[in-house]
Amino acid sequence: MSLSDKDKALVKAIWAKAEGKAAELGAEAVSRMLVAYPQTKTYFSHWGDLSPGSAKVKKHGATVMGALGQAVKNIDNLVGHLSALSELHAFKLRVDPANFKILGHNIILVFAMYFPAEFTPEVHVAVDKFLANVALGLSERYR
Ligand code: HNI
Repeated sequence: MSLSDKDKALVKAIWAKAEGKAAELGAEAVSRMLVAYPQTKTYFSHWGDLSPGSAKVKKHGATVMGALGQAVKNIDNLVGHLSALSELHAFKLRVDPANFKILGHNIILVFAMYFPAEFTPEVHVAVDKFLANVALGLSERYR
């Protein structure tokens, strides 16, 4: 499921639009992940308050979107670029990689919410492929 040049251009374009609101989008996506997929809460139990929009959730949303922004910049080499982050999630955080798809789903949902006009089917496909490749890159160091 590799990204075509057109997919890459569409991802870069929607990201350029989203960048100014990245922290807000990330907070919304992480908040929704924790509510709609409560199994994801286990990894964040040390935070205490996991309710939508709480301070740690907001901060983590910004962190994740910042990392995704860097991934967009490295869209031609996602596996190499995400190697260190993959190692962290595999061996230190011990996050089940199935959760990368769950967060990706929530990120797509939030893009559609915030950019209903721009989020055409073509953009949807491109962002979905991008997030699937990010999930793959993040899963790469698990073995
Ligand atoms: Ni994830 C920390 C990026 C998905 C659980 N995560 C990070 C950090 C980045 C990051 C960046 C900060 C690293 C550091 O401190 O050096 N995470 C990403 C990205 C995705 C992702 C780009 C997918 C798009 N992480 C997930 C998922 C889970 C997850 C799906 C679990 C459900 N991540 C964590 C946990 C931490 C974390 C737990 C540590 C948080 C803390 O502050 O203790």
